[in-house]
Amino acid sequence: MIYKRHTVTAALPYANGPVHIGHLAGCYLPADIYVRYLRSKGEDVKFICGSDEHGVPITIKAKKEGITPQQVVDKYHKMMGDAFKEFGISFDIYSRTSSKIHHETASEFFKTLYDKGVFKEEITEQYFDVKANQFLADRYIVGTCPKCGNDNAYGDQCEKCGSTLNATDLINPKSTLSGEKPVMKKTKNWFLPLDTMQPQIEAYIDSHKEWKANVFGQCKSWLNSGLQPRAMTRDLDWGVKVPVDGAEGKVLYVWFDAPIGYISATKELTPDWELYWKDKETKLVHFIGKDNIVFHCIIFPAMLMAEGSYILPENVPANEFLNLEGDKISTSRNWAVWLHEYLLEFKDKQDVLRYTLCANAPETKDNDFTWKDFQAKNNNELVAILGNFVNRTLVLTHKYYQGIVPLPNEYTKEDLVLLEEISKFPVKISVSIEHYRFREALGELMNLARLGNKYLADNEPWIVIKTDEKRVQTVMNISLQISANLTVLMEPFLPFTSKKLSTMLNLSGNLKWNDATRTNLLLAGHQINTASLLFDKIEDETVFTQVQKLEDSKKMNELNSKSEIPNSKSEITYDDFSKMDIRVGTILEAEKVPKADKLLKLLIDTGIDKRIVVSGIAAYYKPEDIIGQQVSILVNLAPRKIKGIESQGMILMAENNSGELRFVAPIKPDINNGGEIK
Ligand code: B3M
Ligand code: ZN
Repeated sequence: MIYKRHTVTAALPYANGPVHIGHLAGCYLPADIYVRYLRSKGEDVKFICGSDEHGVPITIKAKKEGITPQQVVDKYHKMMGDAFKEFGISFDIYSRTSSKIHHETASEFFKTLYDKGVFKEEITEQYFDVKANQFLADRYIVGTCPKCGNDNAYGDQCEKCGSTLNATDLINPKSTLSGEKPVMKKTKNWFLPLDTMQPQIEAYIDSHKEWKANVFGQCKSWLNSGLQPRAMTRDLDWGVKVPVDGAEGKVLYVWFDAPIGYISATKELTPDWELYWKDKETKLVHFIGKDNIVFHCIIFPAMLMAEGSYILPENVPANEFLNLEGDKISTSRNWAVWLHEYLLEFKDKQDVLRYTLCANAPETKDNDFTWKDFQAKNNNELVAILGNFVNRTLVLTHKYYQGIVPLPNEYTKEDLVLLEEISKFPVKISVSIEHYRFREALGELMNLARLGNKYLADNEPWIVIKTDEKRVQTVMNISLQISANLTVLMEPFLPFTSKKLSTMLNLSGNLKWNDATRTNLLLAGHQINTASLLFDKIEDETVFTQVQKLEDSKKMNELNSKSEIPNSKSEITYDDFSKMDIRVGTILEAEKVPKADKLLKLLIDTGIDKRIVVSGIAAYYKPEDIIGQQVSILVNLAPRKIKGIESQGMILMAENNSGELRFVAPIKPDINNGGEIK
């Protein structure tokens, strides 16, 4: 089918943290390559994105930082928008779901479905946290995934196996607010009857067997296990208010409002927005990461079907995940390469990251980003192949012809074969891009640069110049044409480099994709500008610093996870406390307990008496270092035999940041032995 126009969306990232390479590789980069390509083809396209500012991840972040949800989204919306811009992600609009236009659009959409009687209104029992006085939906609740056994599955989704869940599916649910076991409480919500819609949805999915295998496969597996009605409202206060009577204190489910964000952003962008959402000749494509598949392939299409006047997604090319140095990228563990930090250290090297992430894109399976590979891709591919070819061509053109494109003379048979081959690249790369195979497309682009390199190596103009100047003119002309074609074809992938090269070649900015089927973009006599290197080598030291930085965050994490603060124990009375007799005492003697690595035998002056205490601190203190040390000791603990020694009491200890035990002792030595701790 030939489409008149394209609506391309990239998943709206939650505004609860900065953007990292996983985001970029997952959907923003492939979407941007796709859109830049379409624009270069002269297609009518709108590229839509914005911040997802509702949902539990935002409120949790706000709580953690002690600020309001609005302050959270304001901060990260700006940060994310800036990062995308700096990496050349060329959205036509980067909007946000806290905007008025979005609240109105989402609200109206819900109202339409409500008025059509689409929703099932149901009172169900939902989890409630008594301590926090709040219903627990989505990420407010964790528990064991009933499908794969992951202990940290959320109330809406298990990130390990990718299943979409309802909070009530979780085994051993726990509130993420208080850590408590939730109780059940009745509440009314509005459900999208995915169960009764299953035949329609199934027909839609089955009409898209061309989707990527990972996407189609996931959809089929949900359909096979039977779709369930899903609540489209939540008992929360942050979000789009539910616009019907009797829904006070409820907001739209974030996965109901967020995809409508694509529509409201388009509305904000153009008064013609309906053409981009309702005209059958528009191709709608959603770029997302794999954890968003069900929402874009089943739930959002079901909403659109139920509304009735919208087109459905034509494709949803979801990527798998990108790992970092063999480990899952994680915001909370700071195991990530943040875009804003990358730029501080690799100024003007946005394209190197774009290149590496595309060459290594997790298109069909999870993939790994390593700094070593980043360096290799830069040094062995960008510098050695693309940069080297272009640089040799431009430098020789300046050297032999003062930067003026020479006239080609007679073409050899090999030249003609090469020219023919060059002219086929736009189509080859198009086919890959249109099938969402961006790695393959980039590979083809590099093959063109390889051809150029080989051509120079085979023809050795720097040697031939001494004997056959005419031949060199032809060789240089062809090399310049290849450089010009590369400029056009690299634009979707490496927009900054394309711009730089375009300036160096003094090319008109209006060249389009199909122009690169020609091999005469630079006419003889055309003056090119001064040449500079497109890429430079990245030294070992530079990547070593990056690896080091990651190692440091790993160490920090280990410390932090050890010093995780346990939840407080249940309440006791003063009487409970006063049963404990805790005194200040002094260690008089200390020695290792034979055949027990962990234990020290201590003689303590408690003020009341001198007694033996066996304590598990041998890993943390040497006997000779603690003689004379004041400690706190629980003296009325029933005596216990440890390794044959009767221990009469317990020394109070606390863990430091590294998980080592330390004495809890008076700060100043002005408390006598026997002093009571109360
Ligand atoms: N905010 C989820 C995510 O970042 C989400 C996407 C919404 S797209 C409509 O994983
Ligand atoms: Zn699971």
